[in-house]
Amino acid sequence: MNERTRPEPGNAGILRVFFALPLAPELRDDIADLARHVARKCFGRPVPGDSLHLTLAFIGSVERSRLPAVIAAGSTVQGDAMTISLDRLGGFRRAAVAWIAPSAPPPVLAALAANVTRALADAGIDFDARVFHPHLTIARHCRVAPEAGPAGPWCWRVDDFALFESPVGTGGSRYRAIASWPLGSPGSTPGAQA
Ligand code: 2AM
Repeated sequence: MNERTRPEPGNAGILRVFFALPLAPELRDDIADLARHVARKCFGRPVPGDSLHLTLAFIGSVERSRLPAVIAAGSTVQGDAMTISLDRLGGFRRAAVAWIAPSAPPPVLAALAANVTRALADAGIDFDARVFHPHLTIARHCRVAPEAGPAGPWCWRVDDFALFESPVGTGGSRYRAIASWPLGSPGSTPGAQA
């Protein structure tokens, strides 16, 4: 798949990175509003609109010198574009976060996450091998558990996935895409652009 690489910031030797789906710009204002509302109710901190994402695979700390290998692994990943219906609010009590998630994730989403982790394993890159629970964290440091229940729904068209960096000094809640790749149309030739 074609890769779009962005210039790197700073020159710290260690980066904290993960693969994720960036929330579509047209949904950012709505979900950022929801994040502020939920964060207020939970006495937490909202995730800013431009940092909202759904994590596919969390890698964590890597040496900057390993970044080309991580990007190369991302370039081998095949996946289909999809539509995700964000329709459920909830939280992870221990992590003190609130999230919005699809109650019925499309099967291609789990397939994409599996393709990412397979590419990382093939490249010898460590990642967090926890079971995949697709969600977008909308508030952190929640002192009160968020009320679980239906929300939206918001229909999210996903056309690409990205490698994100969590820059040092942002309190771990502002993210920057380092590289991104388009997802294909279902049934298209592997590697072809949608
Ligand atoms: P979260 O949204 O549930 O907090 C960057 O930290 C992103 O990677 C976050 O979306 C976070 O999930 C996710 N993530 C997955 N596993 C993680 C881990 N072991 N440590 C930190 N973040 C993790």
